[in-house]
Amino acid sequence: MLAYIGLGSNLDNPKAKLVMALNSLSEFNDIEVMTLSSFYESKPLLDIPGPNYINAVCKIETKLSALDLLEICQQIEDNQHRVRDVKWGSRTIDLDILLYGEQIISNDRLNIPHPEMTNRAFVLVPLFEIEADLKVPLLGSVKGCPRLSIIQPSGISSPRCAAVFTLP
Ligand code: ROI
Repeated sequence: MLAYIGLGSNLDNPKAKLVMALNSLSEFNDIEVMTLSSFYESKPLLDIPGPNYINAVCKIETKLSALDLLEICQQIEDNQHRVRDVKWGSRTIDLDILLYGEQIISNDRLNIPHPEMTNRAFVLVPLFEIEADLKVPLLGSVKGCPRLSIIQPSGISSPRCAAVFTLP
């Protein structure tokens, strides 16, 4: 199954946190990291006080079920000492399953597609970078999302992962 994972961090060297999480993902036999977006810097959503975030999106191939993949993402978060107390609070590392094939999953542990993904530039821009023609079940095409207009029409032409791009 092809799946897309959003990564974000805004504490203690966020770039290193993303790299550690990506390395952890690729160490699992059942996960192959296929493509990684550039790293993007943005202010916390809703102007909540705190350091800027670094975000990226990766595309993986996996034989794991969505729930097993969630377990692994949470294990990686826990290993990097993410504290799950304050909702919307700063976080050392956050791994969100954005898409799991074309499946629609809605239960008390998982909502896929991630319901907010098409509203968030820090998800849309890296996703568009690695998969410009992606269609998101229920939510439409990535290309058509109004939040993406911040980078259109010229698109992103810089090489992947060579730089951190700042999002408005
Ligand atoms: N804001 C930004 N810019 N990036 C994130 O990854 C992020 N993650 C979150 C909240 C607190 C919603 N804000 C964010 O969980």
